[in-house]
Amino acid sequence: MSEPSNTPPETGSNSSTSSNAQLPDVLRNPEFLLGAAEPHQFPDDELIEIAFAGRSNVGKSSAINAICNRRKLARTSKVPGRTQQINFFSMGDNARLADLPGYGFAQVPLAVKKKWQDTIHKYLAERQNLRVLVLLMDIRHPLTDLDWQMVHWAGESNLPTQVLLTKADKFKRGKVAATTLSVEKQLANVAGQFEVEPFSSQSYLGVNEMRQQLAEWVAT
Ligand SMILES: Nc1nc2c(ncn2[C@@H]2O[C@H](COP(=O)(O)OP(=O)(O)O)[C@@H](O)[C@H]2O)c(=O)[nH]1
Ligand SMILES: [Mg+2]
Repeated sequence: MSEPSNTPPETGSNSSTSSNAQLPDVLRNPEFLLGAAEPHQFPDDELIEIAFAGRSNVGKSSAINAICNRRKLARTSKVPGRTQQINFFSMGDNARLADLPGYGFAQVPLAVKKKWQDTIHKYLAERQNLRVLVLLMDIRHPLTDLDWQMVHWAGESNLPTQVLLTKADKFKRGKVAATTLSVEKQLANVAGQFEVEPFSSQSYLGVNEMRQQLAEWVAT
């Protein structure tokens, strides 16, 4: 049986359920721009940015790769805690994706953890061109202490936040719905704008929805 051949060579075998027809223009040619450990290394703040954040090992790199339909745009690793800087990627000519360092990795010295937290907080609080935060949490244990910290920082900065409950393929449908509802309820009491959706870069649940969201967020 032959497959339609309008998919690019980078398409992984597990992405067959994700139709390229639904890949918006802004996600067609993402490119790594730079990694910044300090605010003075950030690119200019003329272009809209969408930031992705979450605990180390939550599935952030996998999510970025699935959404952009690329296998190795963001590095995925079974060894958590490798990304220690903010990585910037281009999204079309008018927007960027900012991949924030994963937090909460146990085997990192306290001083280093504090430095990452400080970098993340500064970025969220001060970045003028930041439009939306995509906050990833593992559906099996959402809203850890550090996730709450992110939620409160986002609220304080009036930053619209899309929560993605990752690895939703680990739960049956009923439990996915119940957990999503529970997280929604807990965030309803927090000042700020929060949307919650289940997500899986394995089953592609929520992937096309996120692509359309990203295209809408960066549309000027
Ligand atoms: N079951 C399942 N595993 C996932 C999913 N996304 C990522 N993983 C796994 O979780 C681990 C960490 O993923 P990675 O994307 O590197 O996480 P990051 O540290 O947040 O960037 C890897 O072993 C991935 O294969 C998912 O949607 N479902
Ligand atoms: Mg990663």
